[in-house]
Amino acid sequence: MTTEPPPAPSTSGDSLPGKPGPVSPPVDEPTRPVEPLPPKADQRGPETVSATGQATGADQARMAQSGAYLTTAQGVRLYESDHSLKAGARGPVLIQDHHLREKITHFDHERIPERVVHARGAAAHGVFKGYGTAGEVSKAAFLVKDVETPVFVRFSTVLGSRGSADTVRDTRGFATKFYTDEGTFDLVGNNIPVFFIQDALKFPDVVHAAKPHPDREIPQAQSAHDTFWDFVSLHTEATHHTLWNMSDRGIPRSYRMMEGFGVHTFRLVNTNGESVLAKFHWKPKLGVHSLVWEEAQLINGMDPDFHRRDLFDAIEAGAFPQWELGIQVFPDTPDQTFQGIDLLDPTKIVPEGLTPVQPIGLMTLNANTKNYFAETEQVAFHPGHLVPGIDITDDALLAGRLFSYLDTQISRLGGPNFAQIPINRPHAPVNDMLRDGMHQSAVHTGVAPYRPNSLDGGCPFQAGADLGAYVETAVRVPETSKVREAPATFSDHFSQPRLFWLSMSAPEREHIIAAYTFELNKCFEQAVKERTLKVLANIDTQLCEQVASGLGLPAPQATVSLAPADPSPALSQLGKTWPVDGRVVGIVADSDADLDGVRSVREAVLAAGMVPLVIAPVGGTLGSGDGPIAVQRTFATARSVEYDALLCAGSPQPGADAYGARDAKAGSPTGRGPDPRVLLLLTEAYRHGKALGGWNDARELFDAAGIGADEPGVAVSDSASAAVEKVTAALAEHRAWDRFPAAL
Ligand code: HDD
Repeated sequence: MTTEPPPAPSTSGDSLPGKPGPVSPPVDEPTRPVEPLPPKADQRGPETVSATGQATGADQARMAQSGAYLTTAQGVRLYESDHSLKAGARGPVLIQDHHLREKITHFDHERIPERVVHARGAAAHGVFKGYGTAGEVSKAAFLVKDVETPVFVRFSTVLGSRGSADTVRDTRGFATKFYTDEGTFDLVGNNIPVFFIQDALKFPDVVHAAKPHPDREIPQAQSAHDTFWDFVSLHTEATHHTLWNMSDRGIPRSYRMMEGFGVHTFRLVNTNGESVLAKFHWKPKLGVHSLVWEEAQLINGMDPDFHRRDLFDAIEAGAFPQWELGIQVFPDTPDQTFQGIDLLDPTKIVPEGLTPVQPIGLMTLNANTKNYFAETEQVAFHPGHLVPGIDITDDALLAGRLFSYLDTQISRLGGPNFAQIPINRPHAPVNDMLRDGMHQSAVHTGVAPYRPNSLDGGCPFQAGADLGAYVETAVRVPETSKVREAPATFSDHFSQPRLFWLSMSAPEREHIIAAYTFELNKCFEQAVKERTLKVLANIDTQLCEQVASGLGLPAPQATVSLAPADPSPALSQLGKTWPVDGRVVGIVADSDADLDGVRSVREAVLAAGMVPLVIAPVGGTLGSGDGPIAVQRTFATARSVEYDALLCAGSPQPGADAYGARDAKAGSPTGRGPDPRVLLLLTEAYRHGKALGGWNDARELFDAAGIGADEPGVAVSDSASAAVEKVTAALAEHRAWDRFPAAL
């Protein structure tokens, strides 16, 4: 029996509507071909031309679903893609169905190996503009004043798989690809300025220890388990990095609110061939801010994509995150130390009090990715992607990285031609003699991909430094013998962790103590806990004693002298005020609330560059009159972790005892006073040190939640405008720090 194929849709011109205006998504499945939705204005594909007008090879036209008719991979139009070819509607599927085979085979191969570390990430496009202040120390052309260079930045967690939660306690990757006119420069850094190990040979050890246990593959994306603590307590050069992880830096509020660090010391070279040593820093314009631990854990359940969503939404809304790039500069002396700090030791920082971070440019992330796989997943960073003016040092950790990143892309991206993938294509002209290989997409012409040659006219020629070639700095190598050992200057593992600890404010110290106590209480091996306490004793007595008391163990004595250290204020996240752009303010209201006040609060929040979200008993809108107010969250879908601050609308009659009654009417499960879900919102936000406000009889809600109207960071006022003003001021300090440590 044969079945007649249904007629293919007509291709005549009149089946397509004329030029599209804004097309709204149809409610029902469309039956006639229409033009695809136009791309959003802020969504750009890979740059097709560099700043100097050179073609980059990126292909803007290769967009999926850009035409009316579905085709096979070979471009043949399809009439049916919902049913396999069968012998009768209820009969067996025929092996001759080549469309079925093509579709399923391609699907079977949609995944590539995830990154062995930093598998979970989120990325965005942007631009970097040099200030011109680095000219004295580096000849890199992208640092010149007002030169605008496209960038692509990928943020990541280190330990978790690609589908793991965002707000786990972990180091965050901060990798930036600068598509400069002199070739691509990758700054592959982290949000923590030091690393667990001093030599790349130990990298598989630290990663094996930190990844889930090999027998059960648990726990996912966490350091709170025996193998991690076993390793870092035995391998004390990890102490500094581990302490940063246990601090608030391990649970950032947002990728937009993280510092970034190049970690290693680099060598910068100017046009005269003079060199200095330097460390790179990214400083976020929004300040460095973190979650608190309970909040981070709740978010992992409520919204595992919290950081990814935050970055995407901010860019979508036009709140473009910005970072200043800065450098700490040191003389390039033969011993490569600065004031006693070995600059080749990646477990050490140079405190900003010893030498300041000098700003050299500004990065703005202004466009989201269009396709996660094509861009975020396929982007390939490599610390060896350097441009003239930026060179490496003999840091043994960096040396191993120079090997590892190239190697990993070959297995991850399926061959040596990953630089041809659009997101990885340099914006500078490429004229290499690399040929063939898996996934070769270039059609190279010419017959002489070798040099010297005469058949291609001798091309391509080598350039020389005067013509922009990358020339390694001629550093003198000391006369020495081959050894497998660390220098003596690498052996101090405790004085800088102590410096970090002493630079923390009281609430930050409390968070660190809580973090160590939590993680070690998750371990089973007594020996691991006891050994870690010995490490902590060498950082600080109070830290050790308090963690020991949380573990129910005696606190050991230090085995090194606990030297006083000058605290470095740059290490603490407290004590300043910051812009509030992009902060999320929840406005709790119901239909009986002061809706004029809600409207004015929304406007004030928007005017301050923040995001208002109205939370009401049910979805839809509140009120009519001067315009209905859209409800974005209901009492059932709202959870405190989504908001940086909460404002509760009172009733229009100040002093009226209406709030409890209103909430009872609005569906309080108990029918006795404020809805418990609203009380949970407030009490959680309070515990997490968030700014809280309300006006008029919202005071009763705060009473019911047991929150005093004049506690730190709480502003219950007589008017909506006063409440929003005070809450905005409190948000600038990020949290009501006075509520800690007692609140946790
Ligand atoms: Fe690494 C990825 C940062 C040491 C080997 N690393 C990776 C990423 C970041 C860092 C941000 C993710 C890049 C992306 O988004 O695609 N890694 C660091 C920093 C280090 C460091 C700041 C120390 C200062 N890494 C390090 C060592 C080795 C590696 C010592 C190996 C010897 N790293 C890798 C890797 C990855 C990687 C296996 C996984 C995926 C990739 O490279 O592309 O090659």
